[in-house]
Amino acid sequence: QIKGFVFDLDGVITDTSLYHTKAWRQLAEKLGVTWTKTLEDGLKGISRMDSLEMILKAGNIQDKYTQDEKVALATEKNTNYVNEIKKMTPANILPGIKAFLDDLRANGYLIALASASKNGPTVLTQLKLTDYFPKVVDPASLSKGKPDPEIYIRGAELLGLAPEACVGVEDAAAGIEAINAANEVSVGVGDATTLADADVRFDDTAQMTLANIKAAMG
Ligand code: B16
Ligand code: MG
Repeated sequence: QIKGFVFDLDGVITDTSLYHTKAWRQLAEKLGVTWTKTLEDGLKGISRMDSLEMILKAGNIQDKYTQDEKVALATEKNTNYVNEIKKMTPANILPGIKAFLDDLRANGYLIALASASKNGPTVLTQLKLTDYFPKVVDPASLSKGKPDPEIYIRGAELLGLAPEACVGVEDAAAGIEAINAANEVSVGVGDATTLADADVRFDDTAQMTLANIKAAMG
């Protein structure tokens, strides 16, 4: 029996990917790395340093920088990103998400956040959703990022639940992989091909209601 929901942030609660993309693209082009859609999609759900490595590899310049220089590059991107998210308001919550969270809360489900983003709490504050997420996994405490199941296992732990009693909600392939490996029920929101491994999938957040999830789970 499902007792809790563990949520990804970017692409599920709100669309910070636009801002991540803008900031990474700016850095990539400055470093002479050609920006492609494949690169852009590959960065979703991946940690900050892993994202930087992916960009440097795409330009075959991964050996050009020392570790300190890489940290400085990632910090530069983050400064630009934080400037963007400070402009976010509750209007940036994706369609249906507020109602979905209210429905979960009214029905006694426990809720946690499992975002790879160290800026997750800042984004929740901007969206005025902090109260809905009493439990937030600290991504800095993890040894491995998505697709490793660690972040989703930790989410269930924070709720005091077995993974089998949790639903994980994701928009990225790496995230669905993480949820499945954690033995939680995976709910994907987005493209059918990308999210082929999700137990339940919706085209967009507006369709992701508690009733629809229950119906799909049978
Ligand atoms: P930060 P999620 C992820 O958030 C993003 O999808 C990914 O693009 C980003 O690099 C990662 O957070 C780290 O974010 O640099 O803010 O710590 O999808 O796991 O909510
Ligand atoms: Mg995401």
